[in-house]
Amino acid sequence: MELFNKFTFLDGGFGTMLVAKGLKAGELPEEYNIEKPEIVQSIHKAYIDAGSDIILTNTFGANKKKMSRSKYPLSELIKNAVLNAKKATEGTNVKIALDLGPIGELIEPMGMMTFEEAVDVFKESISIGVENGVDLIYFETMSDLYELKAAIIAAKECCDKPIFSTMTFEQSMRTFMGCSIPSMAVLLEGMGVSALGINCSLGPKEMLPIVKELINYTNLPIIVKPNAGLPEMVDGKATYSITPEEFSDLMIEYAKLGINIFGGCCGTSPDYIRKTKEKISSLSPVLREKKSFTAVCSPSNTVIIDKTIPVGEKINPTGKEDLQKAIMEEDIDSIVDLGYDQMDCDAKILDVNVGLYGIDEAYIMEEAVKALQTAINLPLQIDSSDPKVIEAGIRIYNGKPIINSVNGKKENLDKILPLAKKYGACVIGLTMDENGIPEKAEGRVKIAEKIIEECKSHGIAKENIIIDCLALCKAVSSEQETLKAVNMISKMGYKTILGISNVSFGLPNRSEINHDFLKKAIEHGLSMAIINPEDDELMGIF
Ligand code: THG
Repeated sequence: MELFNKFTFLDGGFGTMLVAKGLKAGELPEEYNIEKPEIVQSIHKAYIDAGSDIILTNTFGANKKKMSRSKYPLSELIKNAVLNAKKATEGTNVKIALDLGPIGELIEPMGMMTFEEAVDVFKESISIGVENGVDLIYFETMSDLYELKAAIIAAKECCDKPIFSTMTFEQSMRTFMGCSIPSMAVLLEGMGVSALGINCSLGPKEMLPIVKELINYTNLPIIVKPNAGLPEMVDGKATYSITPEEFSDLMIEYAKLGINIFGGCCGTSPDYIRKTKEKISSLSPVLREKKSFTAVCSPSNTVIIDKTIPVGEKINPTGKEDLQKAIMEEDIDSIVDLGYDQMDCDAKILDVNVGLYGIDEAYIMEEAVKALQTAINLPLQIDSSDPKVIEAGIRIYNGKPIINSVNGKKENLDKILPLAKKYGACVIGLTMDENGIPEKAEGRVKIAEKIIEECKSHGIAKENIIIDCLALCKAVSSEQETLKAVNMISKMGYKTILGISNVSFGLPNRSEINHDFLKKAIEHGLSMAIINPEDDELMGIF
């Protein structure tokens, strides 16, 4: 489905139309798919007549949690929804999107549902939709980025259909659950959705500043699906007051900014879509300026790697008896305390390594990530030599993480790179392989090139690759070669990272050695430095 450089029109407020046709408060709209198919089909047809290129199935609440009070099984509700959409689109090129809204229950720790339960709830609905022949998967009105991540994982595990996702924002520029625009954009683009955007809550006028912000953080086609203005209470009912004329005039502004997928939400009848299409179709699509940046995020905090960024190294049991003991005892609070300490010292990202002989590392990693993300909004860097532990960490992580790390060995690349692609993570490539670490910069760059090539063949974007030229103990290896390699990689346009403290392992005056090395590494173009943020003087260098 080509979405770039052309206008695509979605439908309008389906619920609004159902209410107009007699849906009562407390009735399940999804039951109309079975009980009143002619009404569902007539609404679809009205939007198709108005010019919709893609229609959304009447399945907003079609998940096993919300439909548990229905007299029909979920499979029948979804199957009939798709059938109605198919009947309406017969003889046209209009595509059918499986529409899914929030599950209606919160994920831990805000609610009782586990992340994996959320994945399974979405999987069940999506697989029914796909079996019945939908063309794409459409998640909408989301306010929890974690739930949306679960939904996208579910879609990717059920099918390879295009995924569209829109979240609903308040005028504060946040979702109700606190997700920011950059975080939505960075996570969704990382995970490989085909189009993303904003729907509901606001009218086209109030949504404009939010969409202007979104443009700064994504190269993907953007969807705008506003309500017909802000709701006004009339006789105890929410009504929407902007006319199709006003709505469509405001939508022109979006087209001029390079937005190219349009629809409506609450209160937008087919006339809103018709008028919008009439006015926008006479314009030429505007190509947005292509942006290139490396970013990771939690739901409320996006870190863009555009100057040297300090990554806190302290959640790592190597050589630290206290932390080893805490990990053995599954004392997750101590791990979180190390996170707080580093956040207070202004670390921007936290490395998380819980590797210790004789423990269930994947389990501890999962628990550590869950506890850290609840307490601290710094993006996480999941550090392990075991691909299973990496997957456990990046899957459960509520955001876009960094994988630490992959190396130049073929079997390691084959295991880690599919994970980076699936979960949309950044990945650190260590410049070492079967033959160890090359002494010379050129040898390390050669391994970096191999890793980059492999990343490309897995469809991993250049921006998501970070090369580690390997800082080694000064006593045994020349720091010049490491610095030279950093410089060569950064001139190739790739991000670089080093574990700064490695250079002083086992030496006296560690702090001084680290300071000196960090300064030189920054001069050579270093993008990220794994450091001890409790060293004030070191932090002063950034
Ligand atoms: N590259 C990448 N990842 C890495 C490294 C790297 N991860 C691990 C390591 N190297 C970076 N992290 C550390 C963490 C701790 C120390 C050094 C590097 C360290 N710790 C002190 C010790 O062992 O003596 C303990 C200090 C303390 O008590 O806080 O030196 O190169 N990609």
